[in-house]
Amino acid sequence: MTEASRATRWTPPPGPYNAAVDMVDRNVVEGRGDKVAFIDPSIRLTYAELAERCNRVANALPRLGIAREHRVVLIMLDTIDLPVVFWGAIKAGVVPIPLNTMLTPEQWRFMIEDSRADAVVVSAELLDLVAPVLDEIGQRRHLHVIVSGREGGSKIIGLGALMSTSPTTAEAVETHADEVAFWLYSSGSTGMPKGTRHLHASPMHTAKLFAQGVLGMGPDDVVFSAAKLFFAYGLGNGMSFPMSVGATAVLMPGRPTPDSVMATMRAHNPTIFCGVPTLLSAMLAHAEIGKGAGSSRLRLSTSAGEALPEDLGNRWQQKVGSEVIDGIGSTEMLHIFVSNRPGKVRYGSSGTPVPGYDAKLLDDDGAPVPQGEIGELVVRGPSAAEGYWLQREKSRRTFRGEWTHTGDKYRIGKDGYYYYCGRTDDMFKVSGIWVSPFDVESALITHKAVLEAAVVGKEDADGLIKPKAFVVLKPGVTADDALFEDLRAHVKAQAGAWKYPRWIDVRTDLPKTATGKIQRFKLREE
Ligand code: 3UK
Repeated sequence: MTEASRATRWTPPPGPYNAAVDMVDRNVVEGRGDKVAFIDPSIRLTYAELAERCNRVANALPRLGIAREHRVVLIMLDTIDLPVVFWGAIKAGVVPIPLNTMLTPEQWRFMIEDSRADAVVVSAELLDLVAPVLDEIGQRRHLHVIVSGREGGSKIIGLGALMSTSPTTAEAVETHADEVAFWLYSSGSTGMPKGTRHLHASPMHTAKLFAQGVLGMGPDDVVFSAAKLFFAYGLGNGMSFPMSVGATAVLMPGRPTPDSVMATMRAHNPTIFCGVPTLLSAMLAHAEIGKGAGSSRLRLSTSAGEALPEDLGNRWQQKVGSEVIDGIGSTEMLHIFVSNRPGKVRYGSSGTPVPGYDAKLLDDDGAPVPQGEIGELVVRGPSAAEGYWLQREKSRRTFRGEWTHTGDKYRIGKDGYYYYCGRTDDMFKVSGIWVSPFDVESALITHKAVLEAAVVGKEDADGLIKPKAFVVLKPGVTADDALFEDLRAHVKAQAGAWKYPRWIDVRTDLPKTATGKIQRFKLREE
């Protein structure tokens, strides 16, 4: 099939449209009820079973008093309970918000409060970490706490018990294609994360345009996304994409290390594997990497979240024996809008606009840049979010009419391919997850030895960006390895495990503007 014939631009129906009906129930109606929808380490769930479980959740939430359009936060590992709760909520018109499971309790608190969630569904493994925040919020207002993977307790509802007392059939709430279905939080360079509101039609748009149109995903595919479902990238790859065609998704709740990922590849032989560059690089360094990266039928891999260096792409294809498709997506656009194409991959480039999306490069005044020059990537397409929750200024700056401003700098080569050239702000990605230099600096200066700190992204030997810190120490403090280790541990605990500085450079002062703002660009140029 040619790409043009596959690129199914899709128009949602004018009347009621509920994404859960399209993604879950349609598979049963079309005769795929006995097909396996999800495989996790403890269970295989068919589409018919998935539909039943989603119905139980759709019945249970209103029973708890959670009304249409109200929010439910999910702090969940990748097990079958995540799609069950996510689509069950959507079927009831309730708005699920999957959160990054690697955040700090303070960051979770902000998002639970900001979204005014009525309930939090949390995996048993994470409950101890989240519990203090949930207790504290629960003392001030009503908050249901639902636990997945273990029985409930005095103040905690067990998901299993909640579902077992709910009927297996449910009428979908008659939502609209343009109604908010779910949120995802997106972090920024300054200020708190932004609740990004996505519509019922958006998952199917991304599935048709990217998964079916570009990757050629079909019912016989088995998809394994090492990128977790709480990322927009993983949410598409490992959930809505396979569901859109009645394919099978493999879920891995644990941390994606080369060992755990390759063991999962060997166990389930996915045809499509989705990762981020840092993981692909770590897998290539593994002694056992070879054809299919452990899968006997791998046909494609995808990479996103941060730029895939050219050399890494080439080495992956050589070792693994099939292509890795680099494409750029964002939480704001829900999934990938500029991508390479199978059979026409150009490593070192993000590819070309996905049919159904338009892209352009603008200068600081909003005018198109001449061919070959660098400009901000601005994109238009049907899956753009409606806006940020309670952040009007930022919404207006990012979502301008039909066009979404990405904050990414790009250049279009003579070949017509798009080349990533960094950010318009100081943000960077580590393992595909945002790092705001400001967050790491704020963590560093709360350490007793640190007077001032500046953080920039620096390329490592593989061409991947990692945090580098410049610190000014307090008088009398000696800079030694013990101190550096302590600073790294401090950042991990205060800001997030992936944010710790891989390099620490001690200085007597930092470059600043007249108004005292740190000039990170000067440090980046060193
Ligand atoms: C950067 C890339 C170069 C870029 C995402 C696929 O990453 C995703 O969403 P986020 O909101 O971050 C968006 C930003 O990440 N980026 C992503 N992919 C690439 N830079 N090459 C790439 N291939 O700065 C972008 O603005 O976390 C990725 C699908 C859905 C997503 N949400």
